[in-house]
Amino acid sequence: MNIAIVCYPTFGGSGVVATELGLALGKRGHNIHFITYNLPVRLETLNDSKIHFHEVNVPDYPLFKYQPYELALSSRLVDVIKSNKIDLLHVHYAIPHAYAAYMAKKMLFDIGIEIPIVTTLHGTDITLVGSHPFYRPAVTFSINHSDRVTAVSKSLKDDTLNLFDIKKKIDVIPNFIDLEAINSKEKPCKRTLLAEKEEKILTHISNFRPLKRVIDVINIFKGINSKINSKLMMVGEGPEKRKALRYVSDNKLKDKVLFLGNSNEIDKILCYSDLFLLPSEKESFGLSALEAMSHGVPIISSNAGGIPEVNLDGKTGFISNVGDIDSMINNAMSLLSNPQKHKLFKKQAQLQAKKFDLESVVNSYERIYNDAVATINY
Ligand code: GMT
Repeated sequence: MNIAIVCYPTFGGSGVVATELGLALGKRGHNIHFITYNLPVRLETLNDSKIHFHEVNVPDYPLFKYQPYELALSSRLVDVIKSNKIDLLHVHYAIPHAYAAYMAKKMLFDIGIEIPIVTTLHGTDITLVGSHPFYRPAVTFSINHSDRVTAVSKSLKDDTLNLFDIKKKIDVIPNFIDLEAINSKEKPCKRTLLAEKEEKILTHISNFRPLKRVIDVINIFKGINSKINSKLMMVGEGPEKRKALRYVSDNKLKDKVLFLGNSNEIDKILCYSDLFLLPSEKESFGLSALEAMSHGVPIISSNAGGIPEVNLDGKTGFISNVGDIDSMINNAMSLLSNPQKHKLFKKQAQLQAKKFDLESVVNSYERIYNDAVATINY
């Protein structure tokens, strides 16, 4: 099949999922055309003949206070779909991708081309931005006019049905992890590069947006470090980073907390982590937690959104109410102070991650694609 994929090319989870899915589909023989404003971060190189990249350019024009990205994207979609005989368009993140896809579909219909649209909902496109009254009518319309709709967790599906007037069936297809790639990459971990021998290593990875509650991350770490010598790895970039840096400095933790920025070496960081911290206020799935679990890192998390579908309380880690820092510290300590229990949780985390292996998830997407194409051709 010739498949066009629209996503955000940044370090966000939706872009990562879209890129990894495209690469996996390419390995299965499909021709994949990414259409975004930058080369997606996990694509790195384009030396695979099945993978193509089409840039969306939005020329600056001084009359516009806001440059019309949807317009540029829908025009580019028409172009790419027409000239590459695309069979199906898969858009990740509803805003504005599903909206631009619908416009492209209508323009193409006018010239006799029918293209099915699959929309995957990722989280904040529904729970935060999309449900705002300024956007809700357009998001509702674009979801209802997609040929197939998927959500990355049951929690996100429920949120979508509660927040919008949805007439379409929503299939849950969870996020996934390429275990084969992880296992083949794994090198002996050099903990000593980042921490002293006796120090425990805690890790947080996110885009440092307010809903990730990075100050909670630091407070959880502070509580743990007061009882057991530890280090905290803060991976990512985002609006709350400056606040986090100040908080670390005010709490005299500068030599204990490392800010590593955005990284393409998540595997290396996770392989020596003892615990992963994810105290988010909202989280439709928690792809970073799944990545950590695939490396055998237990999760100390909040109970937000779809996290409990990934992190099993008392098995692969622990779950507390959002903001309950004391409970998160106690849960972390119960693992770090008991090597046998920690080892068991590490094993269980890895086992749970296997349920989200790429192969079966890609099969689910292929089934959805085949259905969508069949509906159009019917
Ligand atoms: O987590 C973010 O803020 C980024 C965002 C995105 O769209 O890139 O992540 C959302 O999609 C990820 C992939 O499906 C999920 O794993 C995240 O849980 C979800 N984030 C939120 O719901 C806050």
